[in-house]
Amino acid sequence: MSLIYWRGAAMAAALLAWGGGANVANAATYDEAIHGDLSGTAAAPTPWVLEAGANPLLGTAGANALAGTADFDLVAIEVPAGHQLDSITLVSYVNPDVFAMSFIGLQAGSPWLDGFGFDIAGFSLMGWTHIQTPMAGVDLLPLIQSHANPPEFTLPLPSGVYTMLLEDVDLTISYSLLYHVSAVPEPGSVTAIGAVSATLCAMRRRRRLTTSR
Ligand SMILES: [Ca+2]
Repeated sequence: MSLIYWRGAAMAAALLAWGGGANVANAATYDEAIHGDLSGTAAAPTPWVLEAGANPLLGTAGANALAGTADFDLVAIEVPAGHQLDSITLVSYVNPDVFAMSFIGLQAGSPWLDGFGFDIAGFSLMGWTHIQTPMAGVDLLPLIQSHANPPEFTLPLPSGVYTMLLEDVDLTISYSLLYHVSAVPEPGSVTAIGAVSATLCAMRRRRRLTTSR
């Protein structure tokens, strides 16, 4: 599959994964083909401010010492104040070796405090996961959480800056991720929804009682 074809297909899949309709508009998009290669410098991950909605990230990464290639992708995502990161969907992942897997690490804040490649100590990470070919459509946040350093973080992720490393130590991979951001529900609106729901339940109960007599 050519890279151009893959990008078009990945973007279409990202849109379908989010909503599927013609009215779907992306929130913030970061596409390495348009916005440039993500930073591979620990001191300066590429900043990316997310917006409410589905934010697509498309890129390629991969390092191979024998081939002399080194493309580590570091993105410092910012979840705006009053918002939360609900999920990170792996829309597509292409590895020339379909049985191989790549690494994703997540850390609070920026700059990146850990290493690259085989030199990842892991102590600074919130958590990590591997990604592989059959995982398209999977939410990565619970997987990252399942490899969390204590204290285990809770989901959804609150507003703030998080740095993510995407890497492969053998081959060049292509990936497409979708970051789902929503406004944090107002406590008042939750209470109001709860009150309406309780009223509806009570009405249904009364109706059942009336009809059963
Ligand atoms: Ca890259």
